[in-house]
Amino acid sequence: TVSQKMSSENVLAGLDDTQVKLMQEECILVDKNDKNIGSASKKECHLLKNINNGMLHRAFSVFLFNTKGELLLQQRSDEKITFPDHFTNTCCSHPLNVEGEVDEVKALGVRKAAQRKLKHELGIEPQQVPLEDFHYLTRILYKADNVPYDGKWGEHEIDYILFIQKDVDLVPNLNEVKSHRYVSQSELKELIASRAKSGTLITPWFKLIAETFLYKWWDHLDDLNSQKDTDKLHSM
Ligand code: DMA
Ligand code: MN
Repeated sequence: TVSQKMSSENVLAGLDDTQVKLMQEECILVDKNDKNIGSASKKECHLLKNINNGMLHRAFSVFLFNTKGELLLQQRSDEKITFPDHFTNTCCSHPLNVEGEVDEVKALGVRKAAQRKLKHELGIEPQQVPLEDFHYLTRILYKADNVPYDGKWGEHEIDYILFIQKDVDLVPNLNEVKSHRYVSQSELKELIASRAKSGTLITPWFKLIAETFLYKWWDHLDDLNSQKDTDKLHSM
């Protein structure tokens, strides 16, 4: 109907053109067992009204460490439609419903999407992050809204956790990333602990992972195979 069309157009009104176009990307819809059940636009997947009706999609979170063992953080740009200005792990996004990225064997599709987005967001050349160098550790199912911030958008994902340790060259895409920094474990703990006082925003998924598995995995950068739990799906 006309009124439905108008309200669905309104959610993107006035937002950044580049980010609005990216909302047309076709994400992979999954059930609670991560079975591919179809696709929907990035916009539809992230609207709270759909999330509250159970819509769930596939995603990934990359944690990239340098050879000193520091984790690369990014601060999302002000142009991002979901969670702008928030600090988060190196790179997050979604495998798309396209040939190559739907491939589930050894999480190959997710690793291809990670390589694509490390280039898009941070300008890291694919040769610096070969597909075989990503360690797929486990999957986390979580739901988050951003009601205090905007009341419209959220996440409801099965998030594939990918670790990689490489020294890389960065050319950040300012439409995606406002700032970046490498942190040690103690620096990250301090950043998170002082967030209320400093006014630093942290994405809900990064906070959740930092409160649960992150430091244990980080302690095993030389031995990530021992941390792999790839058949498991953690519901958080
Ligand atoms: C979505 O990340 C994925 C997770 C794990 C939260 P995002 O909002 O950064 O996606 P994109 O970069 O595609 O906008
Ligand atoms: Mn998402």
